[in-house]
Amino acid sequence: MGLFDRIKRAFTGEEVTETPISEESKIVIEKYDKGMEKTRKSFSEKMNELFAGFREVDEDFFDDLEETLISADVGFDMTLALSDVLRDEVKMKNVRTGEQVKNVIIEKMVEIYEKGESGLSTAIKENPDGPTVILFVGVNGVGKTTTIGKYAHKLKNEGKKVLLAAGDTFRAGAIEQLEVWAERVGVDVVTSNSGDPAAVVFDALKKSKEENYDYLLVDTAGRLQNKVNLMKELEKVNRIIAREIPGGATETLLVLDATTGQNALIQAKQFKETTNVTGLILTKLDGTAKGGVILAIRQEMDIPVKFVGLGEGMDDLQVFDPEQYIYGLVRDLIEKK
Ligand SMILES: Nc1nc2c(ncn2[C@@H]2O[C@H](COP(=O)(O)OP(=O)(O)O)[C@@H](O)[C@H]2O)c(=O)[nH]1
Ligand SMILES: [Mg+2]
Repeated sequence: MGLFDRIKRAFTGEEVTETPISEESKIVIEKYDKGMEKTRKSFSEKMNELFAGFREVDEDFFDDLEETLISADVGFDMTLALSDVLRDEVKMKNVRTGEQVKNVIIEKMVEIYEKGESGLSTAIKENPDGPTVILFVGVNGVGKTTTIGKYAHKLKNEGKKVLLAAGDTFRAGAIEQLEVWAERVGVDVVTSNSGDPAAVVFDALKKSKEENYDYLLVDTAGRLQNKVNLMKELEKVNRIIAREIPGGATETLLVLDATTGQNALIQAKQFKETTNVTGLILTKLDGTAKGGVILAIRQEMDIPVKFVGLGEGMDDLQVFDPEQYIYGLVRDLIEKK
């Protein structure tokens, strides 16, 4: 049984018959459970506080609810959407008690995710005719280099031949950091002392084609203080790729730091204006109570979250799983302790 079903069953009080879970799924469940801990705790506390003072479903309640959701980084649009459906539901189903209201909120969160899921795939596109080229973009410090290291590890475990390109030639130590990751996970890396990201990418593309690499993961610089230059640089890198790979990079993944909450959403919107972002990666979910921002992103952007970072270790990059995420967020509210 899926987690969404489990959430729904929790409302009806029906017994949950456990289907056996594979060892692999168990590890994923545990990673999400741990990685979502801070967000879950904060979200539960806020919701419990709201419902502790619950008297009836009136305008004051909706005001408080909206405030609570916004403070939980769920985002303005998502908050209004939830509040709207809740108003309808309250009328239609004659919802009265705090417990019922809480359940409707969770049900609606699940629904919003379920609805769009088919359109927003977490799968990484592959280039059937040569190396799959993935460009990692995002501002300084969000976790691009670390994510590339983790993803290279994941791909290598799947038996893929992986090459890294050290395209961040601006930040001191960035090349060495990628080299350390390459060594750690046992993949190859192309670097250059020329200080020109385009040259590194050119060399890496050539190597990846000549030596039949399956994946080329390209690290890039992310200086926010100079947005125009940053975007120009990315454009240049993209043009180089497009010369070798028809259509350019197979995927352009924007890395966002979940600990920055609503700033992550703002960055996503900014990058989308100038770059053809095909997917998002939310890092550092484990280090923040602001994980609700994924709901905000879901509501306001039509770009899928493809991976989440749930820790600093090699195995801490996970394919984004909406069910695990929502369950990780609301578990304490539906499970009786
Ligand atoms: N806790 C945690 N830390 C992370 C995660 N991803 C990256 N980091 C840390 O964030 C810091 C910046 O990462 P880095 O890859 O250098 O960012 P870049 O400037 O975008 O390349 C490093 O200390 C990473 O270990 C994550 O998912 N969880
Ligand atoms: Mg970096």
